[in-house]
Amino acid sequence: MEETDLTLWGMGTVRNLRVHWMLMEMGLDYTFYPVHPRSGETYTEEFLKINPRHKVPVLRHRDVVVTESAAIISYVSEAFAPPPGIYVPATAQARAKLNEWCFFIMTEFDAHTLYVIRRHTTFSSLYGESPTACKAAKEYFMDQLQAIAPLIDKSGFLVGGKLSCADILLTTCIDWAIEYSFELPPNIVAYHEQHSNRPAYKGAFRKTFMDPASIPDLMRIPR
Ligand SMILES: N[C@@H](CCC(=O)N[C@@H](CS)C(=O)NCC(=O)O)C(=O)O
Repeated sequence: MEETDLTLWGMGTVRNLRVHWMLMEMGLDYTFYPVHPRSGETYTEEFLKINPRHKVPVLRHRDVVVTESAAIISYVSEAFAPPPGIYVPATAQARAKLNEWCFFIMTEFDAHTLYVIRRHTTFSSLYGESPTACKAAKEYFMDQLQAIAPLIDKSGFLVGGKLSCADILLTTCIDWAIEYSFELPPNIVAYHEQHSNRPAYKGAFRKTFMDPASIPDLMRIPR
């Protein structure tokens, strides 16, 4: 493992999984504070100094604090030397194509559709039930997924012929869709299987979804 000065706050959801996954793909050691969203820990005075928007994941690298899962994994892929299996674009044109995928996945899948469903099902006690919004969100998610399914080539990578931030974002959105029991196109199922079988994904999954009750108190941020 490379010697680093990296600290990650966040567990319990696929947005946090993304960051553990990228750090593990990159072979980077990091200090982990297992802060669970909606546990109250994102509202402690200590945590609000790190992210006033009370959200995880948050990554600190030396004096840089980065929030937003997509921004964090992009930063990690560029701040350290990538291993041969990780794609990092070298030109503005190549960066544009990677960004195109990342922004598409984060807006159309993560924010506009999957999270809308989360708000009005899992968190309906906070945001209210809305079957109409959920139905429309699911239909739009499936429409956009069908549109991109033919663009995934046989290599199983979205861009650059290797694993990139875009693959981490799409795979974790598919995790979410599987949780909702969506029926997925066969090549999307194969794509998800390919990536979720990577050792780094599996290691990240264990770390992200471990039982919070098993975390020693000293690992938690002071209240
Ligand atoms: N767009 C952000 C979303 C971050 C986010 O909403 N995180 C949730 C967990 S997935 C959270 O920390 N919720 C705690 C809260 O709302 O207080 C990202 O991708 O990182």
